[in-house]
Amino acid sequence: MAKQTGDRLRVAMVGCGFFARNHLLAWHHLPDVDLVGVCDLDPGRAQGFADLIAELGGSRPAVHTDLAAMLAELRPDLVDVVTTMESHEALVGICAEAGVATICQKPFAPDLAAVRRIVTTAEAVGIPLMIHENFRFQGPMMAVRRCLDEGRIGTPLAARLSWRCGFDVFKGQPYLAKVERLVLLDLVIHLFDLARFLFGDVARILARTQRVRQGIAGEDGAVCLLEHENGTICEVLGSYHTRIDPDPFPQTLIRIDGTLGHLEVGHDYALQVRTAAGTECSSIAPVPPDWGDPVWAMVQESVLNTQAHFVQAVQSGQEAATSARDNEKTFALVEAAYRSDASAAWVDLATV
Ligand code: NAD
Ligand code: 89V
Repeated sequence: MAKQTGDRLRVAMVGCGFFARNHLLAWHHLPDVDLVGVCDLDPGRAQGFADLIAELGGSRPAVHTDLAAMLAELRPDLVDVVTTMESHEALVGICAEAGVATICQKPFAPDLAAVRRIVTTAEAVGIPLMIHENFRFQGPMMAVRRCLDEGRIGTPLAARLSWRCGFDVFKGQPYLAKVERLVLLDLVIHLFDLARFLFGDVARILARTQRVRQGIAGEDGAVCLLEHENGTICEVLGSYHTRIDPDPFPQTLIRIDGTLGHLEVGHDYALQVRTAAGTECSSIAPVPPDWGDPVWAMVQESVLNTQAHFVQAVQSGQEAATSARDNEKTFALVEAAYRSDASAAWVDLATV
């Protein structure tokens, strides 16, 4: 039976690395949530997370190094998988066997075949499974979606979503230097999901990638063209090698042309909407959580919003916006983009 609003949810986390600290703090700050356990193969990491919660005045979560043992002992209502993609199939499988609602970080898995196996496993036992795809939960992106829903620029015709900066992603996530599928799978996947969030599903894609930085295994730049089922054409640009001043990290810069006008999201979250009635300028800056770091404020706010969304989905029994089934479509875009890059041709999503 679905948990009701107001019921407290017992949450356990697996993976206590670089990005998981944001999850930890968001769970700690969410109402209706008790963080009961933290698990990592490295006991020191899990211990450090438990210590932090105790320092913040929360009840100290139990420390584990084995997910199955943690689930057997704690029987949580919800598990948060914050490990890298290679471990997701095994860990979500353990959650499915325990019948527990699960939220799992992006990328869902290393390839589409694995994604489909995990979706089948989760659906067979009927657990709610959401992918932690946080870009569409960024406050500024939710504001752009509201603008479209209100019809302020009419029907979107053409758009550009750009996340090109010089952010040193390898500093916090050194494992990415060895990943052969890099920018499309790690970063552009967020922009593909954003494109689906703003303009709906995609009919076909054309993608080209670039390799600029020396000493890494994967591509670090990509330019893609998405033709949506509703006819909108969206250009998606992502790179970890762009020299740009001011550097927009962590913002996605946006331009959308519609039948009645256009909108732009520029540096510092400046939104401009231009129509025949004139130009309206406003700030759509995120509201950072009070534990937020100024540079990462928008990212941390989106983590909080993403986790709050899953809590609400579990409590209401409704499917999450970025459910496993939904995220399979975002992942299919990544797979199609790699095929397009390899063949230098458009790829129909129906063939993926
Ligand atoms: P990380 O390597 O720093 O941390 C992963 C942790 O998981 C490690 O401490 C590791 O010991 C632990 N782990 C691995 N397998 C385990 C297992 N079987 N049982 C228990 N613990 C296990 O990785 P990270 O940089 O924190 O990234 C985690 C995920 O978050 C990645 O998929 C990454 O793409 C994603 N990420 C998302 C965003 C975002 O904005 N959505 C940002 C950064 C990273
Ligand atoms: O979401 C992520 O995985 C981050 C970033 C957006 C910087 O690529 O690593």
